[in-house]
Amino acid sequence: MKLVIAITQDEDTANLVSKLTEEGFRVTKLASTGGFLKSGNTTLLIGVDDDKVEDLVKVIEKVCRPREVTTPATPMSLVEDVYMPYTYNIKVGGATIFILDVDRYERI
Ligand code: 2BA
Repeated sequence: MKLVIAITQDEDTANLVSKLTEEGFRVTKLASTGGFLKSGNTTLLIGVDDDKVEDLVKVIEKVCRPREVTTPATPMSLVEDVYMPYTYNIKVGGATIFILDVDRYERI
């Protein structure tokens, strides 16, 4: 068995959780915060049999879309004695996925 940890964008979460549940996956949803953007994202914990991992990754790929996000304004550039707010666009991935081996799984 594997534990899949998927960090996803909040905008995709409702669709993804519905789709995963429909397809028979068991999901736990956690509210999380990205260290770089310091804005909310969603972490899903999904325990899955080894032979279902690729199906699971395909569902995540299908639902989660990469997006361009503007970073929060930071007063970084000093232009003629005035600190100008500085922002730039970055691409946030559809999902960041970690796949871990599970030693033991019990539902009591
Ligand atoms: P954040 O940390 O808020 O990062 C959002 C996006 O900012 C990242 O998208 C990436 O494009 C950029 N970014 C992050 N750290 C950076 C850095 N040190 N320098 C330059 N740009 C940086 P993604 O890579 O798609 O990551 C989306 C979210 O997934 C991250 O949100 C974080 O919550 C999580 N994540 C990504 N890689 C991770 C890792 N290796 N370990 C733990 N969490 C990770």
